[in-house]
Order: sequence, then C-alpha cells, then structure tokens
Amino acid sequence: MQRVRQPTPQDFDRVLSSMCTEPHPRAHEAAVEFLATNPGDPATYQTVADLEQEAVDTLGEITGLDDPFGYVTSGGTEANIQAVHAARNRADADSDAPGSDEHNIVAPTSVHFSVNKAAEMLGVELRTVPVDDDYRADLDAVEAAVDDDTALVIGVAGSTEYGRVDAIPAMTEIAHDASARMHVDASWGGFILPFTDYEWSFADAPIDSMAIDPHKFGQAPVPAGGLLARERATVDALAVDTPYLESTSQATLTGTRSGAGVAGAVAAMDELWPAGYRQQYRDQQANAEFLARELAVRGIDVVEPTLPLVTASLSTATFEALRDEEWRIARTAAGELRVVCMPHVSRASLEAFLADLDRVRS
Ligand code: 0PR
Repeated sequence: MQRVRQPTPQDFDRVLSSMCTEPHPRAHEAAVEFLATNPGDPATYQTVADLEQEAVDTLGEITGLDDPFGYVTSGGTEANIQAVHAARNRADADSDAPGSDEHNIVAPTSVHFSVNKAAEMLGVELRTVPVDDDYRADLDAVEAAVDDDTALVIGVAGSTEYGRVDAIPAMTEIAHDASARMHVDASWGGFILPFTDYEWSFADAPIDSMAIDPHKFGQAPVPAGGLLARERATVDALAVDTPYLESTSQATLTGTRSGAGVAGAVAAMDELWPAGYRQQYRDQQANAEFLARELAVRGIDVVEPTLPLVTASLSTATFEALRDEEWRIARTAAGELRVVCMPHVSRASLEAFLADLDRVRS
C-alpha cells in the first residue's frame, strides 16, 4: 500500500512575528470535537449555537459589556468588516434619503489593513489620519476628518505594529458628537488590556462595537475572532433572510462556519479567564521589557514596549541573517524589527535569539 506523507505543522519555537499562538491544550481538544458542526445554522447545530452564546457572554465580561450582542467571527478581519458594514447600514437607515448617501469612516494610519478591505468592499471612503509621536491616533486630525457623512470612527486598542492604544474615550466623544458610531479594534489587545490601566473597553467609554480575537492572545485555535456590539440593532443591521434554513436570518459574513473555532474559544476562556490571561500578560510584558533592554544595551534603537510587542531598528543584513537562522521575524512598514511576545515565546527562546543576534552582528 502506498503511504501518503502526512506533513506535521511547524513548531512555534522560533516564531517571533506572529499574532497567533499555540492553543491551550483543552481548547485544542474541544476544537477537534466540534470540527463538523456549523454554527452558521444554529437551529440545526444547537449545541455549538449555545456555546457561541457562551463565548459572546464571556467576551462581554472581558470587555466590560453586561448584555453583549455579537458572534464568533473567522478573525479580526471579519469583525472589522462587519463593524464597518453595520455602521454603514445603520447610518443609511438613519438618513433622510436612504441609499443616496456617501459614507465615510475615519481611522488612524495604524489601523489594520482589514479596514482597507472593508472600505473597498462596502463602498465607503476610508479617511486615514496621522498618528502622534507615540504612534497613537492624532485627536485633532480625527476631529478635523469627521463630518456629517462619517458613519464610523475606528480606534485601535493594541496596534499591529507598535502595540499602541488610542485614546478611546476621546475618540468616542468626537465620533458621537458627529453622530457617527465608534468601533474599537482590540483584536490583538483584548485579552491582555483588562490587566492594564488603559481605557479601551465598553466600560471605559460608550463605544458601539469591538473586535476581539480569541485566536490571538485568547489562546484559542484558529479560526476564532469576535465581534461585539452594545446594541442588538448593530447585529440586526447585518442580518439577511435565510428562508430555507431552520433559522431564518443570519448576521455573519460567512455562511458555513467552523464549530471548532467556537468550541475552542469557549474552552480557552473557561481555562484562562481571568487568572491565566493575567499571568500571561505579566510574563509576556516582562519578556518584552527584557528584550527591549537587551537590544538597547547593544546600542539598538528600541520603541518602548507599552504592550508585549517590541520594535527596534535593525539593518537589513542583520535581519536577513537572523531569518537565515530560521528565526521567523517580521518588519514594520518603516523597516523595523517587530517581535510579538505571544504566549509561546519563552525567555529561553529570546535568549537564544539574542545570542544569534550577537553572532551575526560580530
Ligand atoms: N486587527 C488587528 C489589530 C490585527 O493585528 C489583526 C491581525 C487583525 C485585526 C486581523 O485579524 P485576522 O488576521 O485574525 O483576520 N494582525 C496580524 C498581522 O496582520 C495577523 C497575523 C497573525 C499575521 C499571525 C501573521 C501571523 O503569523 O500581522
């Protein structure tokens, strides 16, 4: 009998660039059990539909929302697209002449590229505004960019490149003063920000929606993102009729979805919220500060890691030499080294990385 080669996934040992991580073992098990279920058809697959409600409720608890609406998305991209989608539809419904308005959304240049995808697909204008010296949305620029046609302002709570948190309460005020809605992208930061002093959540400001991904710091297997909304109307604004299914409407972007993501997210949050996530935040923040210090003593310019993400200036030659040593590292748009201290990143692996750095530089 011919043997089929079964590839094994690469391990995470040298992965310093990723916002994904090894799932918690219990989450892994739960995901495997639910591989064949489809929360896209909740009336048929009721167990996973109930689990999805549990996931949304726990995400609400993490983000300071007592009565959350939303669903488990395929990731931060879908959550951001649907936030823009809902805001556009709601702005349209609010207007005097539905269907005839041009809508815009306002976000800092630090926003994830999923928002560009959203704007393009949904036919809204994306107005990007600059960030300040600390890589946070420039509030004067946000204020200047919003107008009567602004459907949504987006703030980032844990930015992809520098791990920065925008001034969410101030941005929310600007948005609401302009009769726009406010979305926070906490896809990466959402599971660690509860243990910081940042103001980022539904409890800190009257924000309307949020993206928060269990498959990043939540230690759930892919695919598990989260879209949360304060009002039912936000999710209703996404719903289409599905007359031939057992359930008669659907608010998700995808149709068939993976029950694995939902079950994995619930299991991970059951295991880790809040104590496990708190410990993880502390460990990885300490790792980021360690790496930043060690790079600085080597004369390398480092951006202060205010969350567990380190960026530093490194020559292309050094960067490439480290890639040749199998380190999976990435760069910011400005060309800096970017290391994301996710739960799989150990102090020992950072020490090995520094040893290789010293060797390739000498
Ligand atoms: N919002 C923020 C703030 C993000 O950082 C990301 C992804 C998203 C939204 C989109 O999330 P999904 O990718 O789940 O749809 N940020 C990572 C990035 O673009 C995604 C990633 C993850 C890339 C793992 C590489 C990787 O190995 O860098």
